[in-house]
Amino acid sequence: MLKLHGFSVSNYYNMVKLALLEKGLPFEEVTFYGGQAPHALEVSPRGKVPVLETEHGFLSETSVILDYIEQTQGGKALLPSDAFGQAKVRELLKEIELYIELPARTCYGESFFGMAVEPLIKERARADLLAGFATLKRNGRFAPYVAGEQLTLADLMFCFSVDLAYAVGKKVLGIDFLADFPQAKALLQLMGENPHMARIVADKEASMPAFMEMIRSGKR
Ligand SMILES: N[C@@H](CCC(=O)N[C@@H](CS)C(=O)NCC(=O)O)C(=O)O
Repeated sequence: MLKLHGFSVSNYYNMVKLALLEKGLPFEEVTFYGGQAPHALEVSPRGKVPVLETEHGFLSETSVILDYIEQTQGGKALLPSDAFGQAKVRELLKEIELYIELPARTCYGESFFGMAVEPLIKERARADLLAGFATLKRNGRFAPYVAGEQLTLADLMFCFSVDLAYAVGKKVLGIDFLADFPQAKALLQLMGENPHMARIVADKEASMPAFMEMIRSGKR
């Protein structure tokens, strides 16, 4: 059986978890916080979460894991059947990851964990996020899903990145990134109503105290 290593507070972990749930695949969850300790680096070469344990070994990097699951497992397809359509989904996923999730991440400390972020980093995040949201607005189809009528891998990256970037905008940068982006707001709401989301949110809330304690103590 596939094993998903990580923790329920992680947005990347939850992207893979939602894919597995959407596909109706059996999987086991293994708590793993990543980090630079030798035992963690044996599982995840960069110490990152999530990791998928397969019958062949461990796999890191969320977009790679999502593609692997898509190619090897049954259940509901989260990619269109044609090559161009698949490439468009991956293009949108990468744009959200690189130009929205990663710049927003530089401010997660201040937004969610009470740690001050340097003004220069915030300035950079503001510029990058404005460009990132403009890119998504230009390229996303929102019909109603990011790439069109079908729920795809791009929506997994979308719903677990845009919600956090929106919070960073509001809490840290004083910007409402969705003020003139009603299509994205509507999709966030739709994804929030996904039947599997209740479990993901409940698991996140349940694992938050242990995660905060882990951060506080500096332990992994
Ligand atoms: N590029 C990675 C990023 C994953 C990532 O940043 N995960 C965070 C948790 S949301 C993590 O592992 N943080 C622990 C660390 O960086 O030590 C992926 O796509 O999976």
